[in-house]
Amino acid sequence: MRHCLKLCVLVLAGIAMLLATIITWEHIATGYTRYRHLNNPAARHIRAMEDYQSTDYPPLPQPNDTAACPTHPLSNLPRPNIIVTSNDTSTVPIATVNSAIVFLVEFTDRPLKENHHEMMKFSKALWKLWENFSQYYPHYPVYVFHEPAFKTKYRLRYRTMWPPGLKLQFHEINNFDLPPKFPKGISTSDLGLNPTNQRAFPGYNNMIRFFWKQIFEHDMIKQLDYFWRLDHDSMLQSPVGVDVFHYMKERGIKYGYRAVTTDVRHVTNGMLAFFDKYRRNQEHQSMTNGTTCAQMSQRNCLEIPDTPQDRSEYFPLMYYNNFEIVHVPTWRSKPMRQLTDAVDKTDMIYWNRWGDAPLRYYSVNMMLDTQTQVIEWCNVRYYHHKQFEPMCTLKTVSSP
Ligand SMILES: Nc1nc2c(ncn2[C@@H]2O[C@H](COP(=O)(O)OP(=O)(O)O)[C@@H](O)[C@H]2O)c(=O)[nH]1
Ligand SMILES: [Mg+2]
Repeated sequence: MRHCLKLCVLVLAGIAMLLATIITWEHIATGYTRYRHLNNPAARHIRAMEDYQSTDYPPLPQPNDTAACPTHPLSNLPRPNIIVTSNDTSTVPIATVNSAIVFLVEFTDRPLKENHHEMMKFSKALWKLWENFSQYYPHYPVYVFHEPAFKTKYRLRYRTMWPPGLKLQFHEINNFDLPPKFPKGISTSDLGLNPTNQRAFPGYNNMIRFFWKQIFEHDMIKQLDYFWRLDHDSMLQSPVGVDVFHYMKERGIKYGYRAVTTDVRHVTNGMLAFFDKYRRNQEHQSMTNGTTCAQMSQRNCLEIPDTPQDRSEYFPLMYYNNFEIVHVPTWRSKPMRQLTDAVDKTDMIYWNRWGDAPLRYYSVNMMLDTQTQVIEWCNVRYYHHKQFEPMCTLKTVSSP
């Protein structure tokens, strides 16, 4: 009996020890994971961005009377019609607008089958572009930017599948690479990149940086008035009905987009803090002479939550810029470059996968008067990952 009792005590003690070991081990493992999560290069960069209190900066100028605010970009309300004249819709160029339609294609050093899959979407996008815009305005060239892997033999082969009337030009990009100061040769998990960022690093990040900064330095773009960016998977689904470049130039419009949506938080860490800090610096000027970024963003009723807690719970907005029309001289101007370079210097496009879409939204809303210098091309039926139905129509009036 006594032996039995002893045995029971021993077994119970053994179980208790085993349980204690398992619990301790779990604690150590969780602690280590937590330590790794907080102490890696990406996490340190994010913390540095988020380490910001708006109260340390001068207050913003008084916001607009909300009645004067533009319609909230996420609103489902119908938009006012776009009024065009017969000059705007003329297929014969009235005044030559030095513009181009641009694509970047993902034909890279990977199995041909994967490239081909994307190229088939691109073929469809080009036919949709022809059908709904370029057949009416064929004088605008279409620039296809690509990496060296898209060799002449592939270019020739695919060209035969595309609309013969398109004025296509191929332009190779050779500087599609990590920024100079970004650490090289370290695995994405040791860098601490989030899973979304790891998935297509660094190709996707290079693409973002290309559209955020490098495109404006490209020889073929530098001398343009406007470019219209579309993605290889951007499908125009209804006639655009107007020479968008002519329309925008005539009215002094600097940026055109099709839709606004929201981005996810884990690839925008610290972005709102960055922009709030940027606009509170009184030296930062918008594109309107004598108007600071702070004043312009208030005029546009730009929302940036005040506290770190509120910012962390907010979904940043983005121009869905797989369709965007950009006024090149505006983006090459000093105030805009200052902002572009400030973002670029953070390397957050790589550390957190900040996207050019939300970056475009916050920069445009601090630099341009969205009610007079920005247009929503709400008349176009458009498909990119999801369907965007028209929210307005084009109304033609006779030319003055
Ligand atoms: N050359 C090149 N182009 C890329 C790369 N990643 C994306 N792109 C292009 O950049 C544009 C945006 O990429 P996409 O995959 O459509 O991203 P999404 O619209 O965010 O889903 C598309 O036109 C792609 O073809 C890349 O690694 N290399
Ligand atoms: Mg796309």
